[in-house]
Order: sequence, then structure tokens, then C-alpha cells
Amino acid sequence: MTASSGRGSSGTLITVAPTGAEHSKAEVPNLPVTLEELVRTGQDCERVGASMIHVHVRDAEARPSLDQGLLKETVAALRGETNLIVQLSTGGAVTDPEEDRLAVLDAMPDSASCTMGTVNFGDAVFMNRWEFIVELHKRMQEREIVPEYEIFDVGQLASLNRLLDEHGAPAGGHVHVDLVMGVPGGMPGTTEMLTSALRLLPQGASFSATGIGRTSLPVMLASLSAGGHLRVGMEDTLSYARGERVRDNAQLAARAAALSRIAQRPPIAVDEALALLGVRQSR
Ligand code: KMH
Ligand code: ZN
Repeated sequence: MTASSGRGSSGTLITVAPTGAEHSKAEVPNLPVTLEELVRTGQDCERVGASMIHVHVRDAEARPSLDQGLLKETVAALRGETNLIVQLSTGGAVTDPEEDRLAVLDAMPDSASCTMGTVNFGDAVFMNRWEFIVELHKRMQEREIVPEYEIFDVGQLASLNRLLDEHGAPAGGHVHVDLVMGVPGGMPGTTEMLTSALRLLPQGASFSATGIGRTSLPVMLASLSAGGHLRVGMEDTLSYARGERVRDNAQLAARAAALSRIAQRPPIAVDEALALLGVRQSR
């Protein structure tokens, strides 16, 4: 397997994951949780080089939510106010039931995450049964929603290969994987781990990587040097440097863009990201 940035792209796809489901607004006041905050964050991150946004929505009390109305409103607002590719999380929070997670797809985002297995998640369990994964994959095929396969541990890449063998290619025909590294309970966020994970990447797949917490920078540098793309954002890390909190998501996206340029793989524009991922242009 040769690591590849995918479909002839020599640049870097930068995805921002601004919110997540784990941090509380009370503890992280600069976390974007309202629709207005989310849209402004998307605009700021697009301006500095992001082309996709991975979205978890929050309700009026800033709690993680999979409410259909909120999801649809969020997709519409991000489409209307930014050019970003809109990716909804089907991972949700560890407490979310499968039916609600499947129903996320009814909000018809451009892309959606699809986690490829169960993993310990700190003190909790992030449950992703095989039958559930297959159902997500099939519903995304039917709706022409492009999946991003989230990989928290290497065995999940074996499951991805099985999924593609048994149930066919995803919508758009291209396989894009995101290595989520450094979750307590998942694979560590190290260069060695990233390199060995790539050996199991499906043929022709592109990948991005994100490192949780203090693994953010090592994973970013390892991914760039291995031909990968980047996901950054406050979902994954709240510290910018030793002893320094993240100011906002755009600060993280701007650093990813700067490192991409230094690596001679500058951030790709949304059009190129659409072509890379196989997201239909008429979205
Ligand atoms: N919040 C985590 C339990 C995803 O967005 O698809 C799952 C997660 C993955 O963040
Ligand atoms: Zn997420």
C-alpha cells in the first residue's frame, strides 16, 4: 500500500471539527455551540484554509443533540453562509441511541462520519456494532452521502476492508478515512502508529488524521509527511501549546494551513476537496 493524498491531489484537505460532543460550554466558554457561533467559526476557518466542517450540534442549553430540526437548520445555514463541505457526525455522544444516529442522515449532509468499530472512550464505551455500521453504510449509499470512515484503532481498518468487500464502494466511489488517534482506549497518536495503520488502508483510499489533546501536533506532522490530510479543531484539542489554551478553531485551522504550506502541500480549495472526496457538485 502506498499512502496517497488521493485522486491526484497534491495539496492538503483541512477539516475543522469545531465542537464535538464531549466538552461543556461552561468549562470551555469559547466552544462554538449556537448556530451563529458555528457559522461564524465555519467562515473564519474557511478563510484560513479549511474546506470541510465536521459538525456536532448543541441544543439551547448547549447540550449535544441529534434533533432533526436543529440538524437540518444547521446544514442549511452552513450551506448558505459558507462554501464548506458539510459533514455531520453520526457518532454523536456515547449515550446516543443507534436509531437517532442513523436518522442524522435524513438531514442530508454532503458527508457523514461512519465509525468502524467499538472502542473504549475514556471511561465510557463508544459502541459501533457491525450491523449498525452496515446500516449506516447502506443508508449513505442510498442517499448519496459521502462517508468519512472514522478509525479509532487499527482493527477497525480490517473492518473497513470487510465492509467494502461485502457491501461495495461508498457514494462517490472514493474511500476517505480519518485516523482519530490518541483517544484513551484507542490507538496512540504517534508516528509509528500512523505509519503502521497506513498498511491496512484500502487500496486507493485517501486519509486524514487528527490527534487528540497533546498528540495533535505530532499526528499533524506525521500525517503531512506520510501524504495525508488534516483534521483539527476544538472537538479534539483545547490546548494550542504547552500551557496555552486554544483561542478559537480558526487558530488551529490556520496553523494546519501554515504547516501544509511548509510541507509544500498547501490547503486545497473547496472545489478540489469536492472532487477528491467524490461529493456531488450539485449539492
Ligand atoms: N463523540 C464521540 C463519541 C464522530 O463524530 O463520528 C464520537 C465522535 C465520532 O465524535
Ligand atoms: Zn465527531
